[in-house]
This record gives sequence, structure tokens and C-alpha cells, in this order.
Amino acid sequence: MAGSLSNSQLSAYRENGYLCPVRVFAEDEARKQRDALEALEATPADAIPRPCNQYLRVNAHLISDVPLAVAANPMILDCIESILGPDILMWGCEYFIKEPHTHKVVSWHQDLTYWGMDGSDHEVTAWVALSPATEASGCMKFVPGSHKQQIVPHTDTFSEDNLLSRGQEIAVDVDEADAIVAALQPGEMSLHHGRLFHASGPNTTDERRIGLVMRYIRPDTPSVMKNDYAMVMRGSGDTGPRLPLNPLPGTFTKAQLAHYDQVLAAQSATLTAGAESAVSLYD
Ligand SMILES: O=C(O)CCC(=O)C(=O)O
Repeated sequence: MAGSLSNSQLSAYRENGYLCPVRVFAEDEARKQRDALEALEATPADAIPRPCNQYLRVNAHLISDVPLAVAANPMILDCIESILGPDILMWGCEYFIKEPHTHKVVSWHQDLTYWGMDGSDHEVTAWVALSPATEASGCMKFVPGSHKQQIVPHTDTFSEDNLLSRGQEIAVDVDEADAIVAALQPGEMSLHHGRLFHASGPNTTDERRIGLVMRYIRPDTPSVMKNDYAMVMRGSGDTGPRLPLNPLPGTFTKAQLAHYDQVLAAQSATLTAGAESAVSLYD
């Protein structure tokens, strides 16, 4: 298989369901990407129809070319190619931000529980640190090998302190002692499988903890959605059961905002399916 991961890195990913840390750019490039994000966050509220936070937290690749530039970084795509093969699509992209001294956490979950991909093996997340992600600042924790299970039952907690849309949490016991801490320096990335058990704690530091997260899939990843979308990042251009989305230049342009609404409308039924209360989708 082409791509840049060594055989031992690839075997470790397949065995453990994650790989980290992998350096993908220098600290000063991470700083530039963080500055570009912070410029996006300074967009006046009356200039955009939805809260800026929602745009950054769901499908950020549709409203700005800032995250797109990272998602298209060849160093990242070369690693993804080792895992998924030459035809790479991006399904989602989001900033996961924990402000200094926040109680916000992410409960134990498997990503593929609500994404309509039938627990596929063909989805991988790249989590790129734009600030230090340490145990103290609430970096991710992974349970090695847990991706070998299928999707386990989850409960919606709707907890205020949970960064996930419905506070979803694995309903079986997860022993924290089994977990490893996936600390990253700015410019480093972790990769994790869509069925891996993972979580993250509060940020007890004075610094923001910022991750830019890309969800890459293969064209043959199943979709239960009537209309789902994906962006071609590399390869044949086949988007399988999903409709193709073109990358658009600029930030918060009219065309980008229209794209955003179209995709969110199509995806929300699946992302909120089965919830007992309204799912806010981060607004
Ligand atoms: O950023 C975090 O703390 C959690 C991120 C996460 O759950 C994910 O990327 O799948």
C-alpha cells in the first residue's frame, strides 16, 4: 500500500486502533493555523446567520478554506493513504476547542455510533493539535484495541459539561486504567479508528486546547443517509453513495453558507436520530 506510514506504524494502528504522535507540521505553522482560526472566531455575530461556534464545530470545511488547507496537507493525506488506500474523501471537519479552566469534557464514545456509516472500518479521524494537548489541558484518551468490538450501546446524557452534541456515552463500563493518554504538541497529529473507545477530560490549564479534526473515509464507506456528502481529497474522484462537494475558496461567502445549510439539512436527521431530547448540533 502506498502512503507514508511505516509497516510498524501501520501494524500499530491496526492492532491498537490509533497512532500518535505523528508530526505533520512545524510549531510555527501550527501557530499560523491557530491565528487563522482565531481570526475566524472574531467574525462579527451579525455578519453570519448562525453562531460562529456552530460553523466551527460542525462541517467547518464548508465555511472556510482555512481548515481546508490543513485537511489537504500532503503529509496528512500520505498517512491517511496508508490506512484507507488511494481514494480519499473527507466527510467531516471540526474544531474541538476547550477554553482555559473549562469543565467541559468528552465522554467515552465511539465516533461511528451516529454517523450512518454502519460501523465501517473505512473511516479514520486525524486530530491535529494547534495548541498543546496534554493530560492537564484535556487531551484525548484511547482504549487500545477497543476498535475490534462492534458499536456498543450508548446513552444520551445531554450533560451541560459535555462537548458532544447529545452527551452520548458508552453504556458499558470503561476502565480508565485501560486507557492511554494521547498527548500532542502543536503540529502533531493522532489518528484514530471510528470504533475506538475514546474520551477527554477538562482543561485545567491557562491555555486554550485546540484540535482541528478531519474525518476521512473511502468511497465504499456505507451510508444510511438519503443524501450524504463528501469532498474528494485525493484519488479517482469516486464518491460512492455520497454526493460530491467541491472545496470553495474564501470564508463565510454566500456560496459557502448555502453549501453549509444544504449539507446540515441533509445530515441532521441521521445525526439526531433516536435522541429523546432536541439535539442542538452545537448552536
Ligand atoms: O477533542 C476531543 O477532546 C474529543 C475529540 C473526539 O471525540 C473526536 O475527535 O472524535
